[in-house]
Parts: sequence; structure tokens; C-alpha cells
Amino acid sequence: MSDALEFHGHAHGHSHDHGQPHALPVPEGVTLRHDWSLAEIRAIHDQPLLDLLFQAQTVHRSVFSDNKVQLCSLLSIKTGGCPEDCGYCPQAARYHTGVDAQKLMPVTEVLASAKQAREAGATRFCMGAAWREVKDGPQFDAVLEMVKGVRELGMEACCTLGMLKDGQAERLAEAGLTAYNHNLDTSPEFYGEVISTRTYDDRLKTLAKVRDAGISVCCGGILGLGESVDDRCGLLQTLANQPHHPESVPINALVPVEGTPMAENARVESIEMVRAIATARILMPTAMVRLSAGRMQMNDEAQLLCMAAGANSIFFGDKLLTTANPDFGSDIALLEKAGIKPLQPRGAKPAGTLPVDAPCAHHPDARAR
Ligand code: SAM
Ligand code: DTB
Ligand code: SF4
Repeated sequence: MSDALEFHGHAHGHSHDHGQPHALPVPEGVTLRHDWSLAEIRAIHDQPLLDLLFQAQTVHRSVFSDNKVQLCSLLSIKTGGCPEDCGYCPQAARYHTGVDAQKLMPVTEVLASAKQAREAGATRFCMGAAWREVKDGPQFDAVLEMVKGVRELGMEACCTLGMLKDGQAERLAEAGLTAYNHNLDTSPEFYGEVISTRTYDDRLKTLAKVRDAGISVCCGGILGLGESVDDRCGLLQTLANQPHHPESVPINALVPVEGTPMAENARVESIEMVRAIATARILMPTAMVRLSAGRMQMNDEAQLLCMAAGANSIFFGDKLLTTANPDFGSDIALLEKAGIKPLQPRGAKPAGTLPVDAPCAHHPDARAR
């Protein structure tokens, strides 16, 4: 576990996650709860910032080794032309954002990009498609080939393809998929203000299929949609009160894009991101909390505060799906200045073999595959 985000302390197995398909060895002194009230979460979220940071950092260090951040690479394998109406999204066909609809990328190009990302230090490769849902057929077959290829490179493979039908999660699991990203974005109460073409319950159903297939769950949200603090805490409450915490929780700040209904939304203040990340860390101690979209609007100090609050993963590379991300050089310089080490890429492992290439032998992402 030399370069791993290894857990600290001795696992005692006392999790409240009874019946979890890949039950966690939870470090001593860490309790996983699934019965948070909104008031309790607000009390955590709203406390004086330095107390919040101290609490989050204490939880973080009792679970993860310090000073390690996972570098993930993100690729839009199918861009634009999406029939959904997510108010934040530049890829929705109905908004005029300048993002043209493209075809699914060829498998060889995706794998070349994954290899390049691995050489640059990524240990997780995330593939995003602007689909409402996955259709069986040649395109899904191609995605399965991509997943196999990424796993053969020795990386974790994550994809986000929209809603899944029965049987599709199993096929992704068979191909070796480590994690499926499917965000709830905000609270159940506010969801209808953001998206009308699908429901919160549709989202939860796909997440259940992912979980049941033994794939680890990557599920988080976006700040800056016009939501209240209760909505932010309500999202975290929904996530933490699932029977099993998501193994991965991306926290995004809205990247406002011209042409979307949210183009003029107020910018998310960095301290709001810090509060949301710290609260996620406290509620879901063993999850990877990912500082995702929105880093272009943050200076180095703000990003480091997010890491102090418990974020232990970033997307690197100068593009997210369609919008800008800090360039590679400035990210490496930031990590070096702070003495934060990226997880080292590991050697190739064939798809379907067991968990060695996940960030930590104890982490549920590792146990999922
Ligand atoms: N179509 C699939 C879906 O919606 O699940 C996968 C791709 S979608 C672009 C992946 C996620 O990106 C969304 O769930 C949303 O949380 C995030 N996202 C999209 N546009 C964003 C923006 N402008 N700012 C921040 N996050 C954004
Ligand atoms: C997630 O929560 N954030 C990433 C990833 N999951 C797929 C996507 C961010 C997209 C930001 C807008 C864009 O670049 O199009
Ligand atoms: Fe489509 Fe996903 Fe964008 Fe919504 S977030 S419009 S589903 S690509």
C-alpha cells in the first residue's frame, strides 16, 4: 500500500453498513451513519469555518493517509446534442452554447487518451457521454470495449452515460467498470427547478442498479444552481442516508456557460465549496471527495483549503468535458508547493482481475472490482 490512500488505524469492521455488498473495514473510532437529520447537517455546515475545517480534517486523517490526492482524467467520449434540459449544461441540444453535437469517439482514440493520461499521472479515467440514457447496440458495445481497455491499462475506469436499463450495469461490471458517475446534483426539493426531463427518482433508480451490479457509486452535486444552503445540505443528507454511502462524491461549482439558463448565476464563493466539501467529508468519512468542476474560478489557496477540508481528488488536464480546467503545469506546481503527492500510476492489470489497481486495498472502489 505504499502509494495508496491507505486507511489509518486498525480496521475493526464495526460499520453500520450491514449488508453492504463490499462491506468496509472502517477504521477504529469512525462511525458510518445513515440517519442524519437536516438540522444536524446544518449545524455541521454552518459552524465557524475553522471549527468545521478542524472537524473535517480530523475525520479525514483518521481514515486516509494525509497529503495524497488522486489525479483523475476526464474525457468527453460523446459530446453535445443531448435531449435533456439540465439548466446548467452546455451539452443540452436546446441551448445555444456553441457546443456542437459529435459522434461517439472511436475506441482507439479513447484508449490513446487514457494511455496519455496514465503517463501524466492519472490513476482514474472517467468517460462522459451526453446521453439521456444508454441504448443497447454498437455504441454501448464500443463503450464496453473502452472500459476493458482502460482497465487493461491498469487504471480505474469510471463512466457517466445517463440512465441505465436493467442488465446494462451488469454488462458494465463484466467489462470491469470500477465506478459509475450519476449525480443527484441538488436536493430532491430543488431538483425540479433545474431539470424537468427526468425525476430525482429516475436518478435514484439508476444508482440502485449500479450498486446492485457491484459497481462502486460516484454521485455528487453542483453548487451555484440558485439553491439554498438547505438544498446543499439536503443533497448531502440524501447521499449520506443511502443504505451505503457513495464511494465517490464529486462536488462541482457551476461553470456558468453562455446560452444556458444559468449563464448569469452568481459565482460560487470558494468558502461555500470548502463548507460543502468539509460537510461531505464528515458525513461520509470513507468516500473519495472530489473537488471537480469550478477550479478555474479558484486560486491556489482556495483549492488547498478544499483539500484541507477533505477533498482528495481532482480532475487534471486543461479541459473538463467541454469547459476549461487549470493546465497540467499549474496543477503540478500547486501540489508540489504544498507537498501533496499524486497517487502513482500502477502497472497494467487485465480486466476482471482483482482490486490491486484501485487507490487503496481497503477502499470500496478497490473492493468493487
Ligand atoms: N449525461 C450524463 C448525465 O447527465 O448523467 C453524463 C454527463 S453530465 C455532463 C455529467 C455531470 O456533469 C452532470 O451530472 C453535472 O453534475 C455535471 N455538469 C454538467 N454541466 C456542468 C456545469 N456547467 N458546471 C458544473 N457541473 C456540470
Ligand atoms: C462530475 O461530477 N463532474 C464532471 C464529471 N462528474 C463527469 C463533469 C463536469 C462538467 C463541467 C462542465 C463541462 O466541462 O462541460
Ligand atoms: Fe445531457 Fe447530462 Fe448535460 Fe443533462 S447533464 S443535458 S443529461 S449531458
